[in-house]
Amino acid sequence: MSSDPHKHNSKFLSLILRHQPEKIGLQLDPQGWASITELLDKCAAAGKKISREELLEIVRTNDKQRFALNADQSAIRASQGHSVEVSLDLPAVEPPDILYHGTVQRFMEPILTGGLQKMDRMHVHLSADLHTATQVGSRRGKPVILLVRSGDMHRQGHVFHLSDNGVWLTDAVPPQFLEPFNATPC
Ligand code: HQG
Repeated sequence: MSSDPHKHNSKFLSLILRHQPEKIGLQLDPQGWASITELLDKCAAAGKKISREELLEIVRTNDKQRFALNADQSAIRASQGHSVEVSLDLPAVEPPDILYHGTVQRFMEPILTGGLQKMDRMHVHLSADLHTATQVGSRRGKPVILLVRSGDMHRQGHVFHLSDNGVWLTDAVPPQFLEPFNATPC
């Protein structure tokens, strides 16, 4: 099994850039960007020393490409997954006909009744492929997969965005667009 030497710092950066910038006294701009210099200074002041080189290495090698840099590499943001309010300013795009959502059995009944809700995040997160959906569900236990009729949703006016790292985002998926997907997860 390969281990990521940057995993610890990468998780810390996810925490700061998605959920708790205030933990190190940082403020994200409305689109979720942070100045790299300020971020690293504030990380160091909070006892978490990360060099600019390591930060760039984390951005480059992160397994899900969770972070994006601006054009002149002076700022960084998480590409998706925020719980703090940010406006990612992604264009609305037409989704594929079908998307998938990986979850666990204990959430199936509330989801099939009340639809997929964004819960603590800014969006509902959907995957274009079964493999990714299976991995997302596996974070919480034995994965179960929902099929999302995203093409129908789009035709009925629901708005979709595609994050820089390939995650499909929408506000909510009403139950009529959902069905359990019973093929063996891959
Ligand atoms: C569930 C990771 C009850 C939903 C992943 C999920 C993803 C409901 C949980 C990204 C519900 C929310 C997001 C309802 C939804 N009733 N439960 N009505 N609606 N749920 O973590 O999609 O590795 O906020 O099924 O790869 O699991 O962090 O969402 O189980 O892309 O980059 O409520 O996070 O990316 O959990 O994961 P989450 P998610 P990272």
